[in-house]
Amino acid sequence: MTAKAKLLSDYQAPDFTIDQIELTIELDAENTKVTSTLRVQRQGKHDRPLILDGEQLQLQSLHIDGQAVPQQQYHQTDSTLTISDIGDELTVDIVVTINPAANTSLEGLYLSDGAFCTQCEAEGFRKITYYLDRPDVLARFTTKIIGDVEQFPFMLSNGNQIAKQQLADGRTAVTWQDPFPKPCYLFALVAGDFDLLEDSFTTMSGRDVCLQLFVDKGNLDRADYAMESLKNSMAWDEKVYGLEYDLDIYMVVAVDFFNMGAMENKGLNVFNSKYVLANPSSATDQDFNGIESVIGHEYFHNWTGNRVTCRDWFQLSLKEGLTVFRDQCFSEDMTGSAVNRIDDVAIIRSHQFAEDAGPMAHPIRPQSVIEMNNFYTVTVYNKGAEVIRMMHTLLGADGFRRGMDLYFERHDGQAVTCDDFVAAMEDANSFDLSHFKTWYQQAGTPEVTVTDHYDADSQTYTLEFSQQTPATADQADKKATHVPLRLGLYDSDGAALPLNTDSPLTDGNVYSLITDTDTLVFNGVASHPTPALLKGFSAPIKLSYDYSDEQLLTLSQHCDDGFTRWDAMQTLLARYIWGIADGVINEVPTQVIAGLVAISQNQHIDDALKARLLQLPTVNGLLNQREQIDIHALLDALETIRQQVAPALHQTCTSLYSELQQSQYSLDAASIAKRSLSASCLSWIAEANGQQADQLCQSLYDSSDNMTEQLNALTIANRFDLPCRSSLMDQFEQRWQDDGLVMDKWLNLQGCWNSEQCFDNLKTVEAKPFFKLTNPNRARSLIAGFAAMNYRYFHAEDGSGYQWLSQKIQNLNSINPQIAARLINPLTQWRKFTAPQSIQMKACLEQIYQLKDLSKDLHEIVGKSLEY
Ligand code: B3K
Ligand code: ZN
Repeated sequence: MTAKAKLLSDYQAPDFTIDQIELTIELDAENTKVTSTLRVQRQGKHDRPLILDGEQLQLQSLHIDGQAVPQQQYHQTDSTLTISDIGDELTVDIVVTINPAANTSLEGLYLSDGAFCTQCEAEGFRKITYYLDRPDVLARFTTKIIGDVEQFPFMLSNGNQIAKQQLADGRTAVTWQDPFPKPCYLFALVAGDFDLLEDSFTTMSGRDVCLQLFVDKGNLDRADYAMESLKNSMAWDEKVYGLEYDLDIYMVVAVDFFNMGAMENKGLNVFNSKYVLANPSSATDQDFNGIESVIGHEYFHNWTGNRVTCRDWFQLSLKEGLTVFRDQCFSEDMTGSAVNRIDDVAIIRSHQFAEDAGPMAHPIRPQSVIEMNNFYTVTVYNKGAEVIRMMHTLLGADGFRRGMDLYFERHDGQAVTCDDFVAAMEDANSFDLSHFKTWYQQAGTPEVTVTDHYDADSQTYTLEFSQQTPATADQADKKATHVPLRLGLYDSDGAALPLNTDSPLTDGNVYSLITDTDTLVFNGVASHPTPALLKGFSAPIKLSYDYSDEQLLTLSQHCDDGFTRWDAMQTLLARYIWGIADGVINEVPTQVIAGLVAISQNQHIDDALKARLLQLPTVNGLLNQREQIDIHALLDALETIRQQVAPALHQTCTSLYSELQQSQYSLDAASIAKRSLSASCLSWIAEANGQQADQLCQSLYDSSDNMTEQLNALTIANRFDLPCRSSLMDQFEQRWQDDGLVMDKWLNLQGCWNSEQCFDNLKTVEAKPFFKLTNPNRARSLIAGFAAMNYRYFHAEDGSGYQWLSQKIQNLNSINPQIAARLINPLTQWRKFTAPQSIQMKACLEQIYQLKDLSKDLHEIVGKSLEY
């Protein structure tokens, strides 16, 4: 397998463009006929041939301006169709046939439980017909779908339905027209039988938009929340950005077979059913949150992604970083809670920092790509969102809005670059972001070290900053970048002090660290203060400052910033986890335990934040704090610290737990927070007293009417292997075995079951009728449950955990390369671990690399992780 990398620096504008396409798609499971008429124009003066992209297509006929193209005038490879000796303006008619039933990659046109659907981003349209499959070719689409209306009562595509006719042969033809020119990655087609939830939204200019949500038959009782979220998103984008929806109809279809979360196809979003279907008895609070944010995300793409799109795929963060930032702000506004930020930061620290330190490290705008699908990453998405958030921090909300307005004014209807976005922000604010743009070019996590000095005589307090970004797999040399640090100073009681300094701070006490080292002096400081240096996680960096335990305890109890409170507690706990893992200490100091108890008893901390403050650092987060890790020593240390802390928290957690029980289920923020804190308490109780936890889990499971609490009971029973575990798992299976989406939760628990029987158990579970490797949700739930959450057994001493994963990856390689490439991630981190783990993991990668038909996706990832 040899696949060539594409480079950002090689970008060239297209030789030809297509401004209009008429598609006719005659549905047939194994033999769908796709007829396309393309209006093609040469761009500029050259005599190069027209090279169309196409994969897995059977070419049936080819005409130019109505004339059959002779064989010597065109040439096919397995990925292109080249036509030479053509004029400057031409109409190309192409007929191909494709086999959707055989398409298990879920890219292009495929079948999801009998319904036809498409996924074209990034380069899936080329599996439907020959085309210029690149985002800077924008065309108006007219799509005629022909099929049996009994079997497919709904035949949908982008834009507005303009015709429906019965054909002489009994089939029905439905025609759609999208008035907005778009790149082909935003094309969609869905045909199937669904239940339909309809609603409407009146835009700020008074237009009525018809909203349609299509779900599998029998699922209407799970569609309301998604519809509410959609209406909230539409209202939010009008209020915050003045952006209105532009078509008369907005459709969302939920399907069971889908590689990612959802897809923002113009006017016809296709969603993984996980991000649509929910009611209290089948879905958790976290599921509801996920739906709100993904519905918002896809809706917000209508402007940031669709109206203004990417010039090329290296610019993916232009639409994804920005749209994640928008959906994060939307969720923050909807819930009004500080913990959203904590949860977003936890993703960066546990996953994005790992990517920066691993073989696939890349800047938010990658410079070299083999398989584009491998770059829908936590770096491009979530770090991309952090980069946008930093601009928002530096420019302020109003300045950022001015920049957005200018961006749309300049680029509506265009395919542009990240530079265009930054230029709009700069020009609208007369603000120089040239140095800031390092964030787009440089991979890696900057490390900022801060030392301080207090001078009592002059009452001055000095902070000395230095920054450095370690080399990454893709780049050795790093430059200083522009790091916005939101600062605060606190006295020994945790009260905020005024910041008096001659250096410029932007609104909200934001200091810009731009050079390798810098100094900041505060005047009129009465005593040595405690600094908060990264409030709100104002930059995606690692910050180190030598806090005393007392300072961290003060910050965690009193700081006016929720993130800083959580961060202080995490830093303190991590300090002792590593101490124990390294064998430097045996015990957590009593003052640290007392600090946790004080938090649990503090009535001024809201429940949601308290739940986070009482959580230990995650294994993934800890893995990113060190270079080489003895995983079993780390896991043992975590267990030790839990056992040492639990007895002290037991009593408060027991009484808190009973106070937190709610007689009635409700989905408001306060009730969600109560359930979340009650789960934290239950887990401390389980650590301290298994018998008590066993009773509590059993009775919570039996008495509760909602999935959040039932799953909390099950999760704790599973994690501590309580006596009630097996009967609760059986009851759950009995109740939900016909519901794949709900069974995903059960599969995930089976995957992360921390038990010596886990390998035998995996075999039993894989044989269950509801487990299908071809369904990404099922595969992910079990496989990632094991490989990314069951640390003890994934890293089993004899290497059997790695071999199990390796086997699944080999099976998935031919079924669904995208999913295989995602699930292999834990193995690619092999360099993190000490021997023998690292050696065993590497051996599995080598074995996979030898596979005869290794996909391009795995080839890139495994290759890089072996080389690096
Ligand atoms: N844009 C899509 C992702 C497409 C994934 C292609 N492998 C979903 C989103 O980010 O909204
Ligand atoms: Zn997106």
